[in-house]
Amino acid sequence: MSSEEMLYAQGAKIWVPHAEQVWESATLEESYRKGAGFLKIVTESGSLREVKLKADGSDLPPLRNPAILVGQNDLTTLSYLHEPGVLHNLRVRFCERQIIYTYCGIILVAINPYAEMPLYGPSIIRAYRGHAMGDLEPHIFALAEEAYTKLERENCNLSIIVSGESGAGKTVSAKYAMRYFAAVGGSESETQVERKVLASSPIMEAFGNAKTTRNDNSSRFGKFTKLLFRNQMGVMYLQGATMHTYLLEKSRVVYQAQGERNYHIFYQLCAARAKYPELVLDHQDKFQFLNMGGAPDIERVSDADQFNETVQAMTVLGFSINQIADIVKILAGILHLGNINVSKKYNEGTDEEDTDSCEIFPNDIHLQITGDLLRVKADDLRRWLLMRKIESVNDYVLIPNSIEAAEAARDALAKHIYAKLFQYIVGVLNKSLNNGSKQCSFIGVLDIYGFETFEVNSFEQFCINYANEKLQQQFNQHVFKLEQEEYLKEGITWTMIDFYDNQPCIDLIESKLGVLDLLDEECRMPRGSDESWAGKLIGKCSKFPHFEKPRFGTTSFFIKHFSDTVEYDVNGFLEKNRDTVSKELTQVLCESNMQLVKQVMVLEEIDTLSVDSAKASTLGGRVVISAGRKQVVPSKQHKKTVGSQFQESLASLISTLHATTPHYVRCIKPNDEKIAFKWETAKIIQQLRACGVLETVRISAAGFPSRWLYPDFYMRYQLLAHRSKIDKNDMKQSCRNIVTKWIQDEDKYRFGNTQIFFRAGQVAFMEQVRANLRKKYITVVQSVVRRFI
Ligand code: AOV
Ligand code: MG
Repeated sequence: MSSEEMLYAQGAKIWVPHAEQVWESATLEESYRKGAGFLKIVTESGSLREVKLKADGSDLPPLRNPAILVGQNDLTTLSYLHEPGVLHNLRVRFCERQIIYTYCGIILVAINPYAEMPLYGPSIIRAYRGHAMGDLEPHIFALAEEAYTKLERENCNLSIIVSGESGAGKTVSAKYAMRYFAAVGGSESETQVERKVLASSPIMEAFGNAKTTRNDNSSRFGKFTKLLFRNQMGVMYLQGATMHTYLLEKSRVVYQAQGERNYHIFYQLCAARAKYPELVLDHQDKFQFLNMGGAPDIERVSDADQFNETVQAMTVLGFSINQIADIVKILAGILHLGNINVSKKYNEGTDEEDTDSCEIFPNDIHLQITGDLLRVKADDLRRWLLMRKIESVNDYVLIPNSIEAAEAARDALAKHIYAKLFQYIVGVLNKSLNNGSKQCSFIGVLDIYGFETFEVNSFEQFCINYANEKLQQQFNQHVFKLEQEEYLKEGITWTMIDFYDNQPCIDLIESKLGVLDLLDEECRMPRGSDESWAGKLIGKCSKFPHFEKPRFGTTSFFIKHFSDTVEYDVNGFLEKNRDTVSKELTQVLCESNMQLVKQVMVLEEIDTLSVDSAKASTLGGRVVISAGRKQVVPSKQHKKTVGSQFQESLASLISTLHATTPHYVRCIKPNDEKIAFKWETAKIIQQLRACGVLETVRISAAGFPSRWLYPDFYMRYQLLAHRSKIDKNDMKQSCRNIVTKWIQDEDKYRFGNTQIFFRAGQVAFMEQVRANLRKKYITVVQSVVRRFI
């Protein structure tokens, strides 16, 4: 009997494809016979069917895992490492047992419950302290504990990399990990540090998170927080932290898609406007920059309460009352700036519209308030909104702005101020968190924006998805490397050939004449446009397998990302990549009479790069104080494009991560409606495929996922060989004898130095042989016994 015939016997449980549930359980009505070309099955829903098969049986459907394995807390311990097996295991845990965490080898899979879980209190932190990962139920605290003990033991740098699509729970997971470190690494004398680390979250969320159609509290920036630890007689104490941020989505400040909001802080401020009469604020719906998405409120969230929390947290981080008062002035200034009314202009004495220019009335109330709040000259602001300066070598001309140009200049300025303010706040946080820490070991927690695809995807989604692509590669390489190392250690020769590498997609984005390069080139052209760029993309990039041109027109293109194919609308790419803001307008702000405005405006364009260096801790806090200077000129010339800056900062992030021991959390979003414990199979499968869980399973399955130490294998299977082939004093040889007797195909196993490695399914096969032999043995014994009574 072939091994297939033994496993696919009558009554065996298998998985068959299903239109909605993706997979359905079924039972074999008859035993499979090699060459039969079909299988008779009864599905779970009771229908009797015949499944057609190839004559050689190479497409036999996947077998179900033995019942005792279902609900396992580590997916890689399943005997059959295939998609339906993994999915079923997760579903049983999540839906039937309401367990959100499961391991998959070195990954922690976290499924968003969309419900408050009693899992994160101080007593649970204490329970996980000092326990190895396998001891207790899987948990984000267990992963954090593992990292923390490794830090104590080996003094090396570690990282916790959280990923998953938008709304999957990355930010929540990252916060709990930080809470754990703050709790276990806290010392009596420095309680302030932990409080600060925890308080940095609400501040960053107020300024950098917003409601999107995917997530009510979506991070619109990436964040890598390094928690710095000091070794004091073998115990690691949290000493400080540094935070590095990545590309804030600026466009949101002036534009929100339907159903979305601007950054939380604006709504919080409007809700608390009674406290600040000097800001002349109004209901949020009255502000152009806040009401575009038509979604002013977030369910179960009070912006007024949140505002108090933000201010409270800012106080913990050392912001003074005056500083906060100045910050809210800048925020209100941005809102009023957005309400400045740019109107049509008519040729003098006629009612004929002059479309090449426009008008802002000098007494425009919002213009006046903006001037007052930001302490700049309203006239100057008005002038440089209405016209622009074009410089040539030793001359310049003034050109009036059309309505569109004036509004674009206004919006660019608003985005610029906000981005600078964000950078300033990160700088203050860093100074306060850093706490004078010297070079210490660190645990880095990475929480970036998740992979996203909307109705319309623009430059922002492109950057976000590109970042996720890079992280996925880092992950693949790491898993691959670990696996290889294990084989090497055991002295096994084997090359892993078949693993998914997303380098080709990254090449499409990063290589010469790839997407970013062509974009930069187009940005340098005086007459460059989104459309002509798209034309060049289609011409030059079609050779990349991950690029797809649109079915018609030249206003979009497709990229086949590792998790999904996304259509990008080219509209706005050039402008967003150039990120230009009128020099004259920024100059007006640099001449403000408010110290903070000046200070914010002259912040250097940092993007980090040196995060790894010893200076890192002060980075972002490099505030150039302008006082005393005669004239402050913003350093805007010859700046890098947003895309190339982002590329560099990602490269630096990846090399930082490669220099740490990484731990991975994969967050899964179970449904799009945010309903508690609702499981949508198709959606979950797509994510498991995309985020590398199934890939990890596949890497395991492609290699030798089952491993047995010689003595363990000997104990369990010794009865499978003739007594003469078994020798307790030479277990290795005995094991060899057992394996070679039953498994003919030599590629199905390897004998390592301390372990035997098996391909997937082989252990299930050995179990079956063992069970059959025992059955036979028992029947023989029974018949002998019966004969005697
Ligand atoms: P994200 O960070 O992954 O999305 P969040 O961490 O903001 O997603 O999670 C979205 C929402 O899911 C949270 O606001 C909670 O309501 C809920 N949630 C997530 N994890 C848990 C948990 N462990 N327990 C209870 N509720 C949870 V984005 O930032 O959009 O990619 O850019
Ligand atoms: Mg987030």
